[in-house]
Amino acid sequence: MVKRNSDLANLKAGYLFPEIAKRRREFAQAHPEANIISLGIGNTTEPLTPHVTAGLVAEAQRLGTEAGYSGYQDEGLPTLRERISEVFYDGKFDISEIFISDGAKCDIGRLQVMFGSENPVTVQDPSYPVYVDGSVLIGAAGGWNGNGYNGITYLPCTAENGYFPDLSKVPAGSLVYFCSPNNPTGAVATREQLENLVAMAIEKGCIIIYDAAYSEFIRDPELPKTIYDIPDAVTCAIELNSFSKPIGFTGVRLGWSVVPKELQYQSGESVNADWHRISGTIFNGASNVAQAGGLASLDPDGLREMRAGTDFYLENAKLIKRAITDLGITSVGGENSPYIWAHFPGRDSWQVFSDILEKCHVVTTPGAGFGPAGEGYIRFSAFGHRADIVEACERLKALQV
Ligand code: PL4
Repeated sequence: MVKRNSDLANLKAGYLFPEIAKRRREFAQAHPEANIISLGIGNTTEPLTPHVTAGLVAEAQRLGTEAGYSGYQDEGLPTLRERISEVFYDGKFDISEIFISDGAKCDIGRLQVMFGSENPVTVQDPSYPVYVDGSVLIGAAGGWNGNGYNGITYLPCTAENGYFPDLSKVPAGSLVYFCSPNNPTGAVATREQLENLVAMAIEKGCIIIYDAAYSEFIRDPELPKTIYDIPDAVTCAIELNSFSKPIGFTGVRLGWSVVPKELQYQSGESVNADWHRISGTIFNGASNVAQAGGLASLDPDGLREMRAGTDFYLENAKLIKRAITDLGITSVGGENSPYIWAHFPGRDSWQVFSDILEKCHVVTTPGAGFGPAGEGYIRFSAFGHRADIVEACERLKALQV
C-alpha cells in the first residue's frame, strides 16, 4: 500500500477558505430563507471590463487560425513581461527576471518547492494561510505546538506595533513572507518600514518573498507599491503579483514573479537560475488567452479600466469601514486595501464569525484563521456587488449592543 505523505498529516486544520465555504453552506441548508451576503473570501465579483474582454476574445480567435495558433509559452509572452517591467517597475527588470504564472498562490507553492525544507520560515502574524500551510506541506514547518508550528517564526502585527513586526525576532537565513498591502490586516508598509525590512534581510542573509497581490489598491502616493522601490531589495527579495484582484482575473488566472539576477543563495549560486529550472520543470506556462488579456489590461485603456475597478472595490471598503466605525468597532485597512481588519477585543473570532452570520446573514473571515495574533479580529472583504455591500452594511447594525 502507498503511504500517506506525513507532511499532509501535519496540517493542523482544513484550509481556511474551504472551511468558511463549508460553514456558509451549512448555515444556508439550515436557513434556506436567508439571503446570505459574502464579505468573506476575497473573490472578485464584477464582470471583466470591455477592453480586457476584447483582448481575451481576440486571442481566442487568433488561436483558431492557422497563422495565429501558438502552443506552450513556457515562461510567458516576452511582450507581456516587457510591459510588466515598464508599468510596474519603470523598466528596471529584464524579461529574464520576470516570470508569468497562473497566479500568485501557485507561485508561492512552487517557491516552496524550490527553497525546500531546510530554511527557517518567518511569517507576519496574521498572514495569508498559504505561507504557513504550504510550508507544512513541504516539511519546512516543524511540529505543531498547540499555538503554531515550531519551525515557523510568527511575527505579531498588532495595533500596538502599527501592524509592522519586530524584525529583531527574524532568524538568520530565513525565508520571510511579507505581504503589503497586507492580507488580512489591510495595513500598508511605509517606505521607511520597507527600508528596515530590506536592511534586516541583507544583514541576516534572509530572502523576502514579497507578496504584492494588492498593490494596485494603493492610492497614497507616499506608500511603495513594490519592494523594489528600495534599491537594495534586488539582492534580497522576490516579488509576487497577480492580475486577480486589480482586473478580476481570479477565475481567468494570471500572475507574475520577479526574481532579480542579483539574488543569490548563501553559496553564491543564482536564485534566478533555479527559478527558471523549477518553472521549466513543474510548470508549463500560463494560458495564452489569459496572457493576451493581461497584456490588454496594461495598455492605456486597460490601465484605465484597472483603476476604475480598484476604485469600485475601494469605495465598497469605505462603506464597510464607515458602517463598522458607526457601530463603535475599531479597524485598520480599507483605505489602500480591499480588506478591513476589525477588532473585537477579548472575543473568539470564530464565535464572532458565527454571530455575524446568524444575526446579519453576512459571511466574514475570522481572524484566528490567519494565525494566532488574528484572534479577536474579523476580516471584512470589500469584494462584492455595490447593492450587496450597501445591504450588508445595513444588516451589520444588528451587531449594535
Ligand atoms: C481564496 C496575499 C484571497 N482560493 O489569485 P492569485 O493566486 O493570483 O492570488 C491569491 C492570493 C495571493 N496572495 C495573497 C492573497 O490574498 C491571495 C488571494 N487571497 C483571500 O480571501 O485571502 C482569496 C482566497 C483562494 C485562495 O486560497 O487563495
